[in-house]
Amino acid sequence: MTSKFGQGAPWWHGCVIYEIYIRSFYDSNGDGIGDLQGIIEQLDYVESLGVDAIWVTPFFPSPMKDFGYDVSDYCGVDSRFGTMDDFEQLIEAAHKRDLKVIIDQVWSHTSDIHPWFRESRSSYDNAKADWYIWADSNEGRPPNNWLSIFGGSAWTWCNQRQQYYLHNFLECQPDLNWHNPEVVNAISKVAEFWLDKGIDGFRLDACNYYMHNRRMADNPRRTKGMAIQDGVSALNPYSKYININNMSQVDNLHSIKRIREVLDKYPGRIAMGEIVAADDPGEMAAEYVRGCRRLHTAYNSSLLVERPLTAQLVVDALEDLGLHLEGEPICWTACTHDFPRTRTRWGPKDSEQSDAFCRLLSALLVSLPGMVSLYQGEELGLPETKIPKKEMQDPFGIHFAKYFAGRDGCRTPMPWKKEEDHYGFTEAESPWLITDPNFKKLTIDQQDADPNSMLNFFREFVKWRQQQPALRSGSLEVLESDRRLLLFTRESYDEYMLCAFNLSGALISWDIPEGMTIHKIHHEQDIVMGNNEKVIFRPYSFVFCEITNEDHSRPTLRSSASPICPIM
Ligand SMILES: [Ca+2]
Repeated sequence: MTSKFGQGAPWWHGCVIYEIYIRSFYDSNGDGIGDLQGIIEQLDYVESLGVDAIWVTPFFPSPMKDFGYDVSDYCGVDSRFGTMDDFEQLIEAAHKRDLKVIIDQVWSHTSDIHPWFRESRSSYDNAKADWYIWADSNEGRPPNNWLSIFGGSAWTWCNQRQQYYLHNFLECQPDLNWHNPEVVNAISKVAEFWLDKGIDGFRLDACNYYMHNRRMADNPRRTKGMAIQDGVSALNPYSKYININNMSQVDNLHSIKRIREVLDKYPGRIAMGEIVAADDPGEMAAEYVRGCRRLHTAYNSSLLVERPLTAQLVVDALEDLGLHLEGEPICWTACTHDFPRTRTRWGPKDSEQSDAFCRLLSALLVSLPGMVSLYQGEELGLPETKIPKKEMQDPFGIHFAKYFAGRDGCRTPMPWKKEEDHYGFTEAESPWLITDPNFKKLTIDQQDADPNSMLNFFREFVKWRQQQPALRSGSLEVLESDRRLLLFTRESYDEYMLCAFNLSGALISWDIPEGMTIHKIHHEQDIVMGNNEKVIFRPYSFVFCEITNEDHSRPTLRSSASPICPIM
């Protein structure tokens, strides 16, 4: 399997993935909910972004208590999203455009109306009695102190079976028992079903949650002053515990191998894991992709954080992975359907600077080594939507509404056309989730027509990046950086690129090292060159350039640190 950008490299090395949250992308039949035909109708738009692959969020039969992440039939299509025929059409249409199709698989848990769970809860001795995690009560209380990340105890009492069952997420999302080989076999068959349909990969939802500790020991309390997990709010009681027994078990790596064995029968198909709510997300993501018998890639929560985006945050994430990886591609993401939009979370208040920030962040993310997954709407610079309480849909958000915003704010429908109701997302009287009045100036039709828009910047930048061997597959070395200025080099056999980003609203001067010169500027936003001795970075500016010795030879522009990510 070769990449369209280089002979010999697998397609996923250095690829750019575009996450489509199906409910909010485009509604083709006027019921207010985005669907498979909606994606097909908008594939020209997706293709215009220059991405390599789409990741489509769950479209399987589901009672939609968690909007599709509660699956009741792993091998079907929910009628709200279309039919199996629509899905097959989507694969064909995407492949015609050289776009790979990655689908979400939610294997940590099922819906409580899944036939497997219905059978499992019916008695102690049915054929699927051990397919979920059941435990006796502890003198009238749950078996231990494990909490659900969505609020409350992770255990719910089942009258029918007179036992508790485990759910790391909602009560209606019972955890599958991955310690049971029959469950792993059943999941392997699900994987084969979709691989036979011609999909190119899986995004594995919450894959570090597959296994629990069978001893069922309590989770220890986090001590005062101890850092909390990335991706979890400090106001969520979940963050008060070190969640080491309900999830993230070492044994899980053996289950992952079973999944990989299935995938290896289908060359060129990949599994991308989601590593969340771990104390050491970088190290764990690296564990999940190490070698050639685990996952092909994983993304983690090191950039899915509320604290500000600083050079140090990026350097820490790079170093953390660099310490643990030996060339396996990691996937970067700063926003998904589960996390607030970057413009609001990290961007400055000033609107002009905020526009510059959105461009800078896109450029930075697609310049990091490995793969990148970009969430729909980030290419437009959309802000997070403020959702009035009566309009909230997300059960997690509703549970914690008093404390922090849920996930509805990043899930509002895509704004296609400025002048149409609901921005042309749907012809229904009302979409499943409100549209955002602040998107009025950011609609796709306006940005498409404006050569200076964020959207056109994104398209042009991604297409340029795809042609740069150093950015797609080169090694990375961080140079001196302070809190505000991030400098690193990307280097491949035939290309050497200095990438510099001012992550602040301040004016920063950077002295070009003595004896060196900027040979060629490939891309820049708002920098000023000072006599070839220094670069002045205006707020949220960046530059991609070649820096050489004065005789045009490749420089030894080395920091004291050794390279942290070898050539992949
Ligand atoms: Ca629809």
